[in-house]
Amino acid sequence: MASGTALIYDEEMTSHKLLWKDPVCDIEVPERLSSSYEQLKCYHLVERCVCVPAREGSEEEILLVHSSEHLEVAKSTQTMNEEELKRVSGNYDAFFFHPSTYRCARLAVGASLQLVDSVMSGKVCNGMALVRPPGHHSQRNAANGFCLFNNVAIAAEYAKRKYSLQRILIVDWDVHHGQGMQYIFEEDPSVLYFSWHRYEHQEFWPSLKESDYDAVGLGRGKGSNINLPWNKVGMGNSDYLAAFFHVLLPMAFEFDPELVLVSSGYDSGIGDPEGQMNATPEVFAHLTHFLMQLANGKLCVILEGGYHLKSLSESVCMTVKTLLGDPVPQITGEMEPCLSAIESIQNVRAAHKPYWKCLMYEDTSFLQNLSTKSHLLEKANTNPSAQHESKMINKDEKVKVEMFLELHMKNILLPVPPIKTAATIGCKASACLLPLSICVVKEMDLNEVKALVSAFYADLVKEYETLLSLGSMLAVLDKILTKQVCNGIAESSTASASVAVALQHSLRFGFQRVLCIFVGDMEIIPNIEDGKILVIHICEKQQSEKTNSKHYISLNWKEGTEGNDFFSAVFGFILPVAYSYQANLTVIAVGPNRSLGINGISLLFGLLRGLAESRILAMIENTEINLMQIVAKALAGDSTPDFGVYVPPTQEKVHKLKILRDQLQHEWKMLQCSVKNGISGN
Ligand code: Q9C
Ligand code: ZN
Repeated sequence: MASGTALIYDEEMTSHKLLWKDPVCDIEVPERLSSSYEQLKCYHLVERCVCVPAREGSEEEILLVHSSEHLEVAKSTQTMNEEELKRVSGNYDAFFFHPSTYRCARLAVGASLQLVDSVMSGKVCNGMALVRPPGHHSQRNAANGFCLFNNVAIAAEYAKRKYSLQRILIVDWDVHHGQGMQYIFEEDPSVLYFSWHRYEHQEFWPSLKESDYDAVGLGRGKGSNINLPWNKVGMGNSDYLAAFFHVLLPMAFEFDPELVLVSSGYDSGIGDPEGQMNATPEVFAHLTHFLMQLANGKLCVILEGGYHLKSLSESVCMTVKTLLGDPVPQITGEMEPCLSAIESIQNVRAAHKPYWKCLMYEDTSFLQNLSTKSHLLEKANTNPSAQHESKMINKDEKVKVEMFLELHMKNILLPVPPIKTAATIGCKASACLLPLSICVVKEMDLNEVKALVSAFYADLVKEYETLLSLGSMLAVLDKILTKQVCNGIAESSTASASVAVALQHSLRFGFQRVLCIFVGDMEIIPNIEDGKILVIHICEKQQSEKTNSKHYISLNWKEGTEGNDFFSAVFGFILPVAYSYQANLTVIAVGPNRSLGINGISLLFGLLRGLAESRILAMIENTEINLMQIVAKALAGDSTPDFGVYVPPTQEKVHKLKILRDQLQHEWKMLQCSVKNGISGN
């Protein structure tokens, strides 16, 4: 598998600038690019990337998407004087020309194509291109919304042809609707386009009917255009995550792209004067991490908007850091999507139900304006930097967010453990980890184990084999708890005994919330009384007398035989519960009689690395050598695990998940994806 992250930046793209007064365009400044790059240097991220030079996109490449008339107009502006430039600019909605604009726009196209080539050729695994002017509003025959050529659309067409790709996913997390992108691909089933955007019931620019959730694509492209309109400002981290869990990710994994492109606007981040949203920089690490699980990790992130320089550059850094494989910082804020976000999510799910197998058995139905237009001016979430003052002039608001972010980044960017993965010498996973950055630790002394364990599980210390397993697990766990390593793997003769001890030991060490996902038969049910542990037990049948509660959830699931049908359980249930809980450590254990195949288990590991700052203890029953090696490689970041072919869930399974969701969504609020069942007042 390819490794490494490409970074493409060319200072020349800062020469495109506004020469006259225009309050609409004056936010699209050269410093957007230079300050993002400076911040990347500041975090020492540039030196960790493979720096790839930009190039000019050729005329032929631009014509993959644009008309020759459009190209000729753009070309003709190179030699114009200010007055002429102003006149041509006036022909478009929100665009300005500078004599260097054409050259910069060609570099922006070429930089995007260089990124596609670097990833598709296997030179790197993923990467980011910092470009100006942006692209996603630009249309076949028109500049629009600061965009001249549609960089990402050209990149998709180029990738389709040069590498004969049949499925490309474009994720547009910019706060504006990339209507240009929609027009270009709406009849094309080979490009799945997802965009969320500030909409406010069509009040917000570009104020188009076709930006609403019912624009699903045309002709053969029906179902391949996903619009998620935000009808309120103030959307935050949990709204964005809910959109990924309940809309984008199920469809993206069913689509199974060969390449993922991101129209990466950061005007959807906190402090942005255009977006007016509340999402903090670390949310982009999570979004990036999710998308890295698709297309074997082939991910190209291409800059679009973002107008609060500090918010923009911190968010760019979070994205690049995640592409490089650093642990994902813990998400902050209350984990509950707002009513308006849930309404939008429900509507887009209903609109797409006819086109996606993952939605086939979901009982989605449309909902009209519960939190109606009359509340338009109400914010969905309060800005964390402005919680105590409601009225502020723009400039104060900007400085306030700057100060908030300065402190916020210090709080969330904790030191990265020097080593990724720990295992003990005896552990069968060690063999395949040896060439990697693994820390081989010595088993804990058995007398020490006895002393530790007899305090809470006296019975366990009688069996010699169990004692050995505990000694090996505790050695690995201690490395994780003391943050010398990020994750670790241990084998056990009785996984449930090791898990029970691991959970108690972590709490005694001072961890406040531990998430345990247990796959297979569990002989010892850990004590979850005080809420410091959350167990999700995945097994074929309800095993124990123990009934579901907030902190012990039994998910009866037997993986189908034809492929991986576990996606719906992971996106629709496990991730929402896990993100609601916000654990500081995740324990994933595989015991005897597991009801999930290797693909399903790989999916769990891939996605749960986004939680608890990527701290994971893997505990595998010692008979599972093959599984142990796959998990070990995944933890060390050596390979993107293979999740197997997508198989839709049966009606029975969808029903099972619905019952669990109805039971638990009042406790674990990220589960909410519709406003029925008394969540709203209506
Ligand atoms: N009254 C990008 O973020 N606003 N473009 C126009 C007209 C234009 C944003 C307002 C915003 C364009 C790439
Ligand atoms: Zn934008």
